[in-house]
Amino acid sequence: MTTPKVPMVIDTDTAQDDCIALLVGLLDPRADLRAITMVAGNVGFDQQIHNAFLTLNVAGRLGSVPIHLGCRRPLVRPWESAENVHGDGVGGMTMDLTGLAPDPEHAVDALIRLAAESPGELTIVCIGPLTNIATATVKDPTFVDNVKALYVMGGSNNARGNITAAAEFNFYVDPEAAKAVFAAGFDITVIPWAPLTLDCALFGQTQLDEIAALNTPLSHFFTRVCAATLDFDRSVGINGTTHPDSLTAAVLLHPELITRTAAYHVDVETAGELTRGYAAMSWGVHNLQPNATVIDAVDPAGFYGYIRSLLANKSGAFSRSRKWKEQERCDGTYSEVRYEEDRSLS
Ligand SMILES: [Ca+2]
Repeated sequence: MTTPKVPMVIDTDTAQDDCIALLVGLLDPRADLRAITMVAGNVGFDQQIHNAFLTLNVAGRLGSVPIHLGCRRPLVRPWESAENVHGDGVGGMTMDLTGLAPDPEHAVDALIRLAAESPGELTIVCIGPLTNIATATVKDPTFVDNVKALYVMGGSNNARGNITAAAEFNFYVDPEAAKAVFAAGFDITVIPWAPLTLDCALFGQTQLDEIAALNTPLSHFFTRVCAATLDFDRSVGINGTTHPDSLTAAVLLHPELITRTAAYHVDVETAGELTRGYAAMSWGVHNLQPNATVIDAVDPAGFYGYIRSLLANKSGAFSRSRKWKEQERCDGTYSEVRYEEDRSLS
């Protein structure tokens, strides 16, 4: 008996682990990835578009999944980036985008249409600020009911933030959107930054060495994409690379990775002086009605093994890809490494 595929869209601010989450959606046989929707977040919007095309290319899926461009800034606040963490989000790799274009349909309209085409079937993997999702709920009152579920990477569960002491980046950047989404009535599963990501989705040096040793185009891509963030993480005392976005996509497709969840009431701070974007996750003792399932623990070895096996896979990678290149810094100068199309891998 074949397992049914999971209809899904990934709503992303494509940089670093967003790229790995896209690989999950593009390469896992369980995924039926119907679109990629772009939202303002990690790095410059046009850079995020480039990074998404680059990831499609590495997966050998250029042209098979549309990229829809969404909201270019948060609902009411100026955009703030995480470029200090991610750099350009892909470790300096570049690709010629000549002849490639995003789908002309706006991401918000695409989300509304895709949900309406399959009422109750589509899950949206939300791994950036929630601006597109909030806007879709305002534009189409039937959107909430048409969507099966949201898997939201955001907030921390009574634990540290990452952009401030109190807040995780996605909720911090557009707290009004996050607050609106949790009040809208969706079936929401939350993948928090802390403690979950730090406890269960952190790859240390031994694991990073194992991935590099796979020596596949995908493992090479992973190593390069994660390098900038690894440097930042180490500078703030996190000894490895963090993978909240790919974890979000992985647990949707493989719920057996989840080892503990609980029902919470989740709300997001929009007015605090020091706590902008703080996720107030109430665990059932404050007379608040639960509005989300929060994942408290996953199987760390199972998740790592899943990502490693995904990156070990040679089938698909570069089967229909165009040339891409990366620049290596050597003694202060740049030399270019060019990857040619290699049909032997397909
Ligand atoms: Ca993200």
